[in-house]
Formats: sequence, C-alpha cells, structure tokens
Amino acid sequence: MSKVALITGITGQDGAYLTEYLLKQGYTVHGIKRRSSLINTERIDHLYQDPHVEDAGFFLHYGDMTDSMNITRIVQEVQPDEIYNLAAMSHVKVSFDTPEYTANADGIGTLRLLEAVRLLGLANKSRVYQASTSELFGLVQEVPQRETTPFYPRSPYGVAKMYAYWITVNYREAYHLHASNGILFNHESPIRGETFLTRKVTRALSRIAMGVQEKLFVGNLSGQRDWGHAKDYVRAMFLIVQQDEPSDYVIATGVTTTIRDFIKKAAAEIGLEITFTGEGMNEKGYITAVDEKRFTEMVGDEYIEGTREKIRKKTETVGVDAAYFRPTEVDMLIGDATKARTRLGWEPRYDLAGLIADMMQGDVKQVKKEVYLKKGGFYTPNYFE
Ligand code: NDP
Ligand code: GDR
Repeated sequence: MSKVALITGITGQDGAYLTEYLLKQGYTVHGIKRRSSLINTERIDHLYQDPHVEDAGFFLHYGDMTDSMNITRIVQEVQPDEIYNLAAMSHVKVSFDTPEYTANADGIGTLRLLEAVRLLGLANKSRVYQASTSELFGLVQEVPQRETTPFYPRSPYGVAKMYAYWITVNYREAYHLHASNGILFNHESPIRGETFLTRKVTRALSRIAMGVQEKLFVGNLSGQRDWGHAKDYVRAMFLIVQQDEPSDYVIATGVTTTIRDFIKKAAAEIGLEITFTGEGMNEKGYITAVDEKRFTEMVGDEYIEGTREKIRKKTETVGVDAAYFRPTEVDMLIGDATKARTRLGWEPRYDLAGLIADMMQGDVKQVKKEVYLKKGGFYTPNYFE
C-alpha cells in the first residue's frame, strides 16, 4: 500500500513541486484546490490524471482553509498518513490590505486542520507539516536566524503565521501529534507567482530584452533576502516529516543578497549590465553595457539593436514606485540551517546563480511564446500588477 499524502495549497509553487516529488516516491497524493472563476491548476496540470483512470494516484478536492467542515470532511475521506499545510494568502504586501482574511486563512486555517486531525482520532496516524516562514523573524533579533532566534513579525502575514507556528507546537505538546514546522526562507523558481520580487524581475527583464516592456518598477531596493530554490525546499519538507520525532527546522542557504544585486545578477544572466544611480525614491537603473555573445545566445540576435539603442539613449530601465513599499519592512534575512543539515542531511543543490539561471531560462522561453503570439496577431495579457 502506498502512503497517502494530503496537500493544502496544491495549486501554488510549493504544492506543485511537492506533488511531483511525492508522486515520484510512490505516494498517493490528494490536494485541496479552491474554486475559482478561471481554472487555476496550471502548475500541476502535467501531473494530473483523469480520476476515472484505474490506479490514478493523484486526486483533487474542492476546499478552503476558511471552511472547518470542508477541511474536516476531506481529512476524514482521505485518512492521510502525511498532511502538508501549504495553503496560505502568502503575499506579505497584500496581507496589509487583507489582514483579517490573512489571519483567518493562514492562522485559524492551521488550527482547523490540526483540530480535524485530533477530532477524527488521527493523532497517531496523520503527521503534519506546517509551512512556517522566515517572516516570523521580521525585525531580526539575531544574525543569522536559527530555530532559537526570537520572533518579531512585521506584517499581518507574519503575525498570522506566528499563530500557526505556535498552534502547531501546542498540538504537538498537548495531543502528541507528529506535527513539525519548517521555517523556510524565501524560495523561488520558474513557477514562482509573478508578483513576488524575483519572478517579477526575471519576467520583466526578459520582456524588456525583447522589447515588450519598457521599464520595471519596484519598491525597496536595499532589502536583503536569503533566496533558495523551491525544488530543494520541498525535499526538506519531506525529510522533516520522515523523522521519528517531530521538530522545527530552519531551511535556508545561508547567503543573503540585496534586491539591487538580484536585479543585476538576473540581467547579467542574459548579458546585460545594469547600473544604478541616485538614492531612495530617485534611484534608477540603466542598461550600461551588453555582452552581445551572451545576449544573442540567451535572447536572440534580433533584439540586439533595441538593446544598443537603450544604452545610447540612456533609457531608464528600473525605477522606484512608492506603491511597492510596505508599511513595515523586513530589512534583512539570512538563515542558519545547521540543524537541518546535521539532523536531516539536507543540503541545497542550487545556489543563487543556479536559481537565477533556471528562472531566466524559464522567463525568456515564456516571453518568446508571448512575442510569437503577438506577431501572429493574437492577444496576450500583460498581467500588470
Ligand atoms: P503560493 O502563493 O504559490 O501558493 C499558496 C497556495 O495556497 C495556493 O495553492 C493557493 O490557492 C492556496 N490558498 C490560498 N488561500 C487559500 C485558502 N483560503 N484556502 C485554500 N487554499 C488557499 O505560495 P508558495 O507555494 O510559495 O508557499 C507555500 C506555503 O509556504 C505558503 O503557506 C507560504 O506562506 C509558505 N512559505 C513560502 C515561502 C516561499 O518563499 N515561497 C517561504 C516560507 C513560507 P490558489 O492557487 O487558488 O491561489
Ligand atoms: P517576501 O517576498 O515579502 O520576502 O515574502 P517578496 O518577493 O514579495 O519580497 C521580497 C523583498 O523584495 C522587496 N520588494 C518587492 N517585493 C515585491 N513583491 N514587489 C516589488 O515590486 C518589490 N520591490 C521590492 C520587498 O519589500 C521585500 O523586501 C515571501 C513570500 O513567499 C512569503 O509567503 C514567505 O513567507 C517569505 O517570502 C519567506
């Protein structure tokens, strides 16, 4: 009998990679997806099988973390060996606009799931993984951040996740659930949501290089993040759940980079040199040089003249817009994953350069498709934020 996993947030970045990983390990995977007006299963479409096919190992259920009865019924039906609670309103900036909903889905949603396990008598059967976050460290009290670093969240998202963290610990201690927190630092990929910083940058630079976008607007350029690859991080989730004893683990690369440097490195990946001048709201980024060989290899020679023109005309390529600043910011994150490395044997396989290469390749390909469709006279959405 294969093990059965239930994944909330299966349609998200991590849900998609974790599903792929668990199916490869021979698991039967059940996922909770939300009803939406447009189909939202693009990230897992390649894994989905017709549920009518015999031996199908992957099933989706409609649900929502804000609906206790729905969550309880799904847990009862699925009788999971492992539950990965990845569902969340996960955008820090948006959590300032929707604080109550964020608390409900991200905080109380976790309680609903844990309580379902307890009420259904599954405390000894269903292991629980909670998607905790480096946002718990917020205004950092120690550098680097580790499991023992005190929390100081700086957003409604961070505060909601703090409740989720502690209720997971409490259910572990009170009811002996095998429930663990993965305190994951930022992790990205070619399927990262388009409004998170890294993906916004790799997508915009690809579009700028091919002449379908003029400029990239961002907020705080000086923030620092410890960015890893989502593929490495879902492997850590799995390892955490396989341990004999439940516990909480920091998952991070131990390298931190400013947003400004991330933009420069992503541009360099396709042969562009970006130089920043000015300060604060007046800081601007310009393309100051092009490595024509690299650009041609990565993007194509038909776009090289447009790039030369941007350099000649000193076209502003990156600008700062106050709309992307947060009322309270997390300035610097860098994680110490020693516990995960020693106890789980976890090591990231991607470094920042590998992550950027993967993301830029993904977005250059996407934008080539966009350009091809535009040339054919078809409408392509801009997805401006
Ligand atoms: P995404 O935003 O890509 O995915 C979030 C998932 O949660 C989506 O499937 C979304 O559904 C679903 N969801 C949102 N609200 C609800 C709800 N009310 N009920 C049911 N499902 C809901 O996030 P990631 O994959 O990047 O992250 C996964 C988890 O890990 C999240 O909890 C996030 O907060 C946490 N995390 C992420 C980190 C990162 O760097 N990526 C770092 C640390 C923690 P839909 O597709 O319909 O929107
Ligand atoms: P974060 O990720 O808030 O760390 O949360 P995000 O990519 O949104 O921001 C990273 C940093 O970049 C700055 N920034 C911008 N961010 C966005 N989204 N858009 C911009 O235009 C922009 N300009 C500058 C931000 O201010 C911030 O400093 C992510 C989410 O996945 C959470 O769910 C997760 O818990 C944490 O990572 C760890």
